[in-house]
Amino acid sequence: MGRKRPQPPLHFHHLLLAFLFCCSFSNAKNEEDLVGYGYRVRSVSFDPSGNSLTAHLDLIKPSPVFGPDVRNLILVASLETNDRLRIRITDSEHQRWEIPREILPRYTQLHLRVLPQNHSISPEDDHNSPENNIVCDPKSDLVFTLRRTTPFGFIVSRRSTGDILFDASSDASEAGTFLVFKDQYLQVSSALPILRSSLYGLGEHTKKTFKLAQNQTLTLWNTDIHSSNLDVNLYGSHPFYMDVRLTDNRGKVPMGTTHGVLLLNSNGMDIVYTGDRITYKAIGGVLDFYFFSGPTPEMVVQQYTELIGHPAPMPYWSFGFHQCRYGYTNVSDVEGVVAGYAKAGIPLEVMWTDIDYMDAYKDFTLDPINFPLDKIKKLVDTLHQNGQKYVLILDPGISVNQTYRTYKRGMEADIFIKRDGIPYLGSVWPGPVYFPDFVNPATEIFWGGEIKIFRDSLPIDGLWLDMNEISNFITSPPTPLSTLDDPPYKINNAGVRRPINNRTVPATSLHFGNITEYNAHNLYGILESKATNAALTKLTGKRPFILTRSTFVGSGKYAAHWTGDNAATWDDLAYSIPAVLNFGLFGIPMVGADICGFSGDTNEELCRRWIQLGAFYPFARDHSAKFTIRQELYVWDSVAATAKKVLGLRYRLLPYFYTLMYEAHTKGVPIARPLFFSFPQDPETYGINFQFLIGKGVMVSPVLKPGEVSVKAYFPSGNWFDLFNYSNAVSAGSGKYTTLDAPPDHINVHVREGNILVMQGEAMTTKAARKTPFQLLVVLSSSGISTGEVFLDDGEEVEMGGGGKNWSLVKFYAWVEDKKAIVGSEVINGGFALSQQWIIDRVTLIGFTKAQAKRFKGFEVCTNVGTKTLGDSGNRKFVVMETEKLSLPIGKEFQLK
Ligand code: MIG
Repeated sequence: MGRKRPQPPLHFHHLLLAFLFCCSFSNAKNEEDLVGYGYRVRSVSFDPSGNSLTAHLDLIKPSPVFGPDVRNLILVASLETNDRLRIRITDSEHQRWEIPREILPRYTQLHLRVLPQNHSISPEDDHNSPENNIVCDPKSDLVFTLRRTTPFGFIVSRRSTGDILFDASSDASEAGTFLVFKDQYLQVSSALPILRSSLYGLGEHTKKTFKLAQNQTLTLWNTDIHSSNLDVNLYGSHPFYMDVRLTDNRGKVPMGTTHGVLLLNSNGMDIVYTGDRITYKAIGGVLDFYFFSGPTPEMVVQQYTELIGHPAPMPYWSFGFHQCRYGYTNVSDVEGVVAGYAKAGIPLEVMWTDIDYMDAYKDFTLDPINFPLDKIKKLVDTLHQNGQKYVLILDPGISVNQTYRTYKRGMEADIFIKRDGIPYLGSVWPGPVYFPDFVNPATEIFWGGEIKIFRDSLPIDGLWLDMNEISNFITSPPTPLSTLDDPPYKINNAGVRRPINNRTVPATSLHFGNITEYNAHNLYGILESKATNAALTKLTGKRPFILTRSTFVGSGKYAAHWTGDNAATWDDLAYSIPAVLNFGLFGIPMVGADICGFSGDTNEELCRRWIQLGAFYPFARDHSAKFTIRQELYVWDSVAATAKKVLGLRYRLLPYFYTLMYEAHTKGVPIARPLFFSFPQDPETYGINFQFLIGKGVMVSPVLKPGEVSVKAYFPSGNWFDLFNYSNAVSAGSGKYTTLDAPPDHINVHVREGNILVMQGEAMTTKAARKTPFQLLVVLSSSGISTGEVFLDDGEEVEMGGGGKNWSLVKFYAWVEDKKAIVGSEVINGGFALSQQWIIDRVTLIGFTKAQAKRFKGFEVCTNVGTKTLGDSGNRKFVVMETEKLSLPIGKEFQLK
């Protein structure tokens, strides 16, 4: 960075847009009154390491709205690692609510270099002037600048390019741009380069687009609202965004340079995004910002999940196909579904049962008439014998009922959320309920105990956590005059500024340690997931599978997620793609939407298109609401036929999906990814909402409209090959739109040159598929080496890739030389794979040009192996070749020439 202090670009249209926009919100009148306030810097000191700065801030003058201001603040800006900058602002005199580290550990790898002790000021001393104080480090691309203006402001910029990432410089004349810090209203705002920045994230909401549209308010307050509702706060809260930047006009910023921003705050908030500005309005907690320097999208999620925790590994079986429904009437109904799948020859891995199995909707009980223990036990045993699994739902509310043992044990353990000194009485499916307080460490013991008692009689394989926002069928009256139950700033709850207590546990309720529901509300889902994960791990000694509806920052460490109550409509089919992609950014890669649609009646065509897409969700489950028509995949012949085809491909790709799970678990990168993850330098990918990648090189381009038999798809640069017919290729040059045939039984799935996919055979269960020989699909690159890898373990040991070394990792490479092609492997911990006697029996090469193919005589490995040419591609440019049957142990390094 030069000597000049970074100047925020200030354009006329910024002011105009902000003005027009502010006026359109109902709290806006109050915000205009805030002009001329803010804080000024009293003093600044540097940490001896030079990596952090502490500033004391004084209020300029109190403002009249949203309660009294905090007069003295402390701001600490610190480079926590080479790629993470934290800026924390709070009351300098009084402790405020912050998410406790016991609830959400912040994983810190202290790998930033330590400066010599005598270094008492930021390394680039000349950057510190009476106007600016700077924290920077030669090892980090993030630079923090404190602007000692009146009111004060701060800027985060990039050292390498000078690009301003977050610009909270205050402009006394512009409403809403400067810091406001009150007990129940925190506001901070950053200018954004409207023409260069694309934002993603900030959920959970159902959105028409993946890239966030300008001029919207994103509200975060966990609530049970059907996800078929657009743009309103839903079940989870993730105050994290990714900002992908176009190159600047000086060409200094490389195209697609990406950073991430987290506001670690669990309170309710509105985030106003206008395009040229992002403004946070939180109703409590502290301002705790984390900036992740990227500079690629992949690196941003790696850096983000390094802080919040890497995604939990999911068992191998969970990548199979799941069938659920709300409203299965009894055990034989469920058995009929299992039989229906078997008869139709459609793979079914996991059978689910909704609240219907319970006795009067009480957790850990069975309906004695429709789901009696002996019958359901027989069902589970049969499923297990067939290599299938069984998952049941749990709701958090515990029925208040003296004859119910779970309730009695809960009362004895004294673990329920309280209000006015007694357990808070809500109402859900069983009627009156108390809610376990998962903040209380004793609750984990209680909950684990209940799961154990239940599981001892019925060996279920996973748990589904619903209603944990917390959903409550009643809204209790607010405590009179309480600013918790009725805070001065009304977040845009449900899109209509509904009271925050609406149909949940009231904000004045208390958790363990006197933590208010007001502060901990958004954490209920993650805490319940954590307790359930711990319980199942302990009970089974295996990797647990937990599906949760409510999530928060870090939930991916414990559970998978589904997108909640969508509707059986074409719109919701389409919107499932941005939703799934978002959870990848949030560190919850195991995610899917209810296939064929939850509420309302689906239909044959919609269900057919939905399984075509859903077969490629990381988590693939068909689920529907009570009283809707049945939608199991065998119900319609055309759906059954397409399901066999697409699930066939999914099951062949299981080793690929599972290896992506390993990558997600070890690095944090999503399984389903937006196109710009692999092609950040191609700005056309930034606006693609309805195609996505699985891993780095498999692209799904679904049909999302009724009656359509073609799809207009974008292909980033390179040669792409149809995974259902390798002879069909799309040569995209530097990127292009193409109209693809998509007849009723077909979805377009392409693999890009440069990838090696490790596949296995089709089967009815993942267990059976795992026993089939491996096959390599080598997609030769026109310009270099093709790569791919496979992670192998038993699919359910608690750790994935742990110290026990009961796993293997095999990396494959391939390239074409003058007269030969070379395919080979490198093996880490080959012992496990060898012990399983897994072999590769076929290598298929696609992407040979005709000229290359002519010179090609056959394969050579220890012994000669012949090849056959399978055919030309549609445009007659490429040739597909396949080896004859091989028998290469996958656990042993090899090279084919
Ligand atoms: O009040 O358990 O999102 O998947 O089928 C509705 C019944 C409760 C909501 C879940 C849905 C589930 C349903 N549940």
